[in-house]
Formats: sequence, structure tokens, C-alpha cells
Amino acid sequence: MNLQAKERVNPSPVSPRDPRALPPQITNAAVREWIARCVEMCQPEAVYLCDGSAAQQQELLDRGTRDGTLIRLNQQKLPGCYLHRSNPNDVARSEQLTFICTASEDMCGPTNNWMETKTAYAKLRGLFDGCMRGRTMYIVPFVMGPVGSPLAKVGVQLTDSLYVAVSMAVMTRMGDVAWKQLGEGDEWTRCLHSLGDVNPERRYICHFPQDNTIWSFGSGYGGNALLGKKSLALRIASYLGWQQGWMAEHMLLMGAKGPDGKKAYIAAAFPSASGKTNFAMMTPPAKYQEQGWEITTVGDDIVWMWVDPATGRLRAVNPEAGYFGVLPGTNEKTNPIAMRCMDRNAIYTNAALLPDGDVWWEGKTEQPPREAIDWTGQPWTPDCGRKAAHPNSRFTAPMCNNPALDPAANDPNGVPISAIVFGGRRSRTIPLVYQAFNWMHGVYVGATLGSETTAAATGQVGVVRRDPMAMLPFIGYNIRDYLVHWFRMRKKMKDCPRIFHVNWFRRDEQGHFLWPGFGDNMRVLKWIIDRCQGRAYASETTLGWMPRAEDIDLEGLSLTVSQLEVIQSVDNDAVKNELLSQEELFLKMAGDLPKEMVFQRELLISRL
Ligand code: GTP
Ligand code: SPV
Ligand code: MN
Repeated sequence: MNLQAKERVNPSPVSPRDPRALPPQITNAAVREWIARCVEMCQPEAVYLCDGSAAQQQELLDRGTRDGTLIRLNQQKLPGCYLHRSNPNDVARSEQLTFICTASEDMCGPTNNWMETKTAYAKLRGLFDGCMRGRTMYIVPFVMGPVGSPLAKVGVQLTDSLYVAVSMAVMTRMGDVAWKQLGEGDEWTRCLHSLGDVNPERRYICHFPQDNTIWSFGSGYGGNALLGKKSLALRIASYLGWQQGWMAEHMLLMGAKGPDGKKAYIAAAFPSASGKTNFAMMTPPAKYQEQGWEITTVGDDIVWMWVDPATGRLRAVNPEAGYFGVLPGTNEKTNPIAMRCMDRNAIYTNAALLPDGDVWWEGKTEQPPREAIDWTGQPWTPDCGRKAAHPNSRFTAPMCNNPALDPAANDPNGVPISAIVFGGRRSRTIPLVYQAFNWMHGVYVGATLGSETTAAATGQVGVVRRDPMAMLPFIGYNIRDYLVHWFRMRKKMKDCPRIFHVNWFRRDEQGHFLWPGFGDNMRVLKWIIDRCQGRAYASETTLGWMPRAEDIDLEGLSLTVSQLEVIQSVDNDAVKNELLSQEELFLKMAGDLPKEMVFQRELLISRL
């Protein structure tokens, strides 16, 4: 059987009493046909249409509690909250098993794993064949993007994972709203997912950008399985954006209103597990709140951006409707807003379970609990030598829980962007903040972004790798074309956002963070906003425009101006080494390096 999107055959007839009969609510002929063929291939025992209602979500949560997929938490403390434990071999995104499947290898480029389209379909068909026998296939229709936005995209995910179905209800605008937006149209993403036998040997996350199709097999975890997120809203969307003249980026989106009542929106790209959720939900120091500063969240992981033809300005929406955030390190001090987001109607994944039905993770409280059940289901005590929660344990929470949700979070017209911020985890070399000289230089700064790897992806943690625009694992096409697209966007804009680079993670010789981070990042944000509004001083340096130490407000911190000078210091020899380590990416791209990149690199060398 051939399931390629473009082919059309009549769906197999199913009798009305057949539990696999397609519900009549699905009216779009192409969708019915595609589901019928997937049913024929996967052979589920039953199909279940998710309609997005609260009653149905509860029914699924109850079903998951009965079959052991979910553990109901203490409903007095955490109303509507559940815990899920994933397979221990399935706790993070699997970049090595993620593929871009195109006709030619050149479309995929040197930074992605490539599989030829037909070969990939054939290989995965072998895996999907009969994979849902004895299981229920959940039909999950969803919209990415505020309903009514010209960029909003419809997807339909078929999955045999109840955890995925209930998570998609939190993370996307799920249910009938999708059928309404789609009507009889043919622009929708076909997302097929099965847990299979959750075996890393038989795990593939395949994207077919030319067919608007995603097939994911063998993993139930986050970015591998919630296909609206990284697969649709970044990999497929980045490809569509390239074709259609807009951008899909791995960025948070926040509003910042100053004491003068002026509001600026800032988009920031930090690699996975490097501070997007925390920055997007920042609680400013008390002094700033008293002065009237207000920080609001539009999104914490993904933005879609386009140029408004009327004003020539960059605008953006958050395509998601929920947060899939990192637990370790999140607490009442570092991120009280996130704590409010997850205190009701949230799903916890791979956290530790406490005797009273509460959850815990490393860094939630200063004192660890006396006992717990760890994320693998084993008894745990503080001295047992193991972590209670997995380092990539997460919460899934609806964004309507956020007490600091930006009023425009659901606005189909999005918000105007004043600044784009790039940032990495860098123990050495890279200062706290600098501003790129202009858009073209800013694109170079983003393209050469380096960061220490984290637990969000399977593999070694803590090694510096190049992660262009924090998008290395998420660009759905050739990085050469992606970077050229960034450079060319400038031509569409009359007034372009200012571009900055930040590093909250510089350390001293003992390994301690030099900058307090979290809410105190407001002090850096204030300089960024002042720069955008033409109010702050900066001096020209090798890397870009930098504040003098006295330009960053330190009042209320135990940090001296000379300590800040250390955090801001730029050592030209270290920058030379940085240039050398950029070769890692440049060599991969070889003759395909955009000429603007070569030019910016030469300018930097001449400044050195
Ligand atoms: P993804 O969801 O994987 O895309 O991650 P993210 O970029 O949203 O990262 P998140 O904000 O969840 O932060 C990840 C980890 O970094 C958490 O353990 C945070 O506590 C920690 N972190 C965030 N901001 C800061 C900061 O300013 N300073 C320090 N030292 N740590 C931070
Ligand atoms: C990331 O890894 O960047 C995440 C988590 O935001 S996941 O959804 O698993 O991709
Ligand atoms: Mn992310």
C-alpha cells in the first residue's frame, strides 16, 4: 500500500458498527481517505476522535490512570495534575534518529540526517505495518497558531499513545476548531505516530517537507512525539517559511512594558534547556516592579515571524497553546510564574513522586524530601546516589494558566518585534551582553552561536557545539538556504529589530556562575530595550556594541562594577580560538557558505 500524500485511492469501506469506522464529524474527504489508509496499514483495534472538550480530556485522563500510563497526583495540592513515566530509553529528543526526507540530498543539507523520500516511506511502512494491533488509534486534529491568523496551520496527528493525545490537547488548539479552520481545504500536515515497541533500534522521526507529512515511530517523548511542536512548527514550518517568505524560529516571545507605558516585544533564541522558558516568564527584581516594569509571556519555545507589508516591521505569533518546560532548577525563587503554570491541569513527565502524591525534582526545594519514588519507579532517598527526577524531566501546562500571559498571546495579528536576542550556555569567553552592529552582523552572530549541550537531547552533555540560531536540530532544509533566507529578510523590512547576544552562564575558575541570572536578567533586558529606544550608551568593541560596566544597573546585587567588568571582558586570544572553533560549522558547509558569512567573518578578523 502506498501512503504518499499525493496519491488518491478510495478509502476502504468500513461498516458502521466497526470500532474502526471513521467518525462522521470528519468531513474533509482528503483527511478521511488518509486516515482510512493509515488505519488499514496500522490495524488499530479502535479509533478515538479527540474533540478538544474538557469532558473528553477528563475521560482520557481517567482511562490513562486506569491503564497505568498516568498517575493521578494529590488533587488537593495539584488539581487536575498527573504524572507520566516514560520508558528509560526514551527521555529526550533523538537527533541521530531524526531525518529530513527529500528527493535530493542537497535539499536536506549537511547539518541534517537525510533519507531519500521513497526509501524512507518504504522503511517506515515496514515498521507501521500492523503496529497498532490491539491498540486504540487517537485521531488528534489541531491548529498551530492563533485561530484566524494568516499563518495558522492545521495538522492531524494519528497516534497510539494516550499520553501524546492528552499532551497535544494542552500544547495545541486541539479538536473541532481544526476541522472548522480546515473546511474542505487541502492545506494540512499529515502526522502519523506510533510508540511501536519503544526500541531505539527501531526509532525514526521522519519529515517529508515536500509532502507536508511527518512519520514518527518508536518514541513517546516530547519533541519526538508531540508532532505539532518541533516537527511541524519548526521543521516543516521553517521549510514553508523559506518557500513563502516568513520564518519559523526556536525562540521565546515576551512583552516588556516600561514605567513610561511603552511596550516592546523581544524574541530570543537560546538552545534547548538554556533559558527560554525562564526568560519568557521572568519576574523582575522588586525595584523594577515598583518602577512599573511589567514582563508578559507570549511564548516560550517557538515563534513564527513575518514582515507586515503595511508597516515594514517584523511581527510574530507563538504557534503553541501550552508549555513543555524543564523541571530541574525550576522553583519559587527562580521561576514563580512557571510554578503557577503547573499547579493545576498539568502533566508531569519523569518527575519524582512523593508519599503524599506531590511531585519533586532536583532544585525544586533547597532541602530534598526524605523519601520519594524516583522517575523510574524505584524507591529513592537523598543519599542513594541517583537523581530523583530525570535531568530532562518536564511539565506540560496550558498557557492560560500563566498569570503573566500577554494580552496579545492569542492575537491572530501577532506583536511587533523590537529586538532579537541570541544566547548560549558558555562557561568561558563570551560576555554577558553585546549588540550586533546591524542586521547582517546580527545574522552572523546568530549563525555562529555556540552552546554547551544539555540533557534535552540524547548524547554527551556540556560540550560546546555550534547551534546556528539555536535551530541546528530544527532546520527542515539546507542550512545554506536557511542562512541566505535570514540575510534576505532584511530587504523586506523598513525598520528592522536590533540584534543582541547574551550569556547568562559564564563561570569562574571554581565553576560558579558569575551572573545571578533569572529575574536579574531584567537588568540586561533594560539595557537592550534602552538601546532599541535610543536611550543607552554603548562602546564599540571587537564583538559589537557593549555597555560599559556602569551602564548595567547593579543596585541591590552583591556584585561590584569590577566583577561585572570580568563578566563583560573580551579576550582577543579567546575570540581567535572561538573563530577557529566556528570552522567546525564552516567546513561542513564548505563551498556553500553564504558570501555574507565570509564577509562578516573577515570584518571580525580585521577588528581583531
Ligand atoms: P527547552 O524547553 O528545552 O527549549 O528549554 P528552555 O530554553 O526553555 O530552557 P529553560 O528556561 O527551561 O531553562 C533550562 C535550565 O536552565 C533550567 O534548569 C533553568 O533553571 C536554567 N536557567 C534558566 N535561566 C537561567 C539563568 O539565567 N541562569 C542560570 N544559571 N540558569 C538558568
Ligand atoms: C527542546 O528540546 O528544545 C524542547 C523540548 O523544547 S522538546 O519538545 O522535546 O523538543
Ligand atoms: Mn525548545
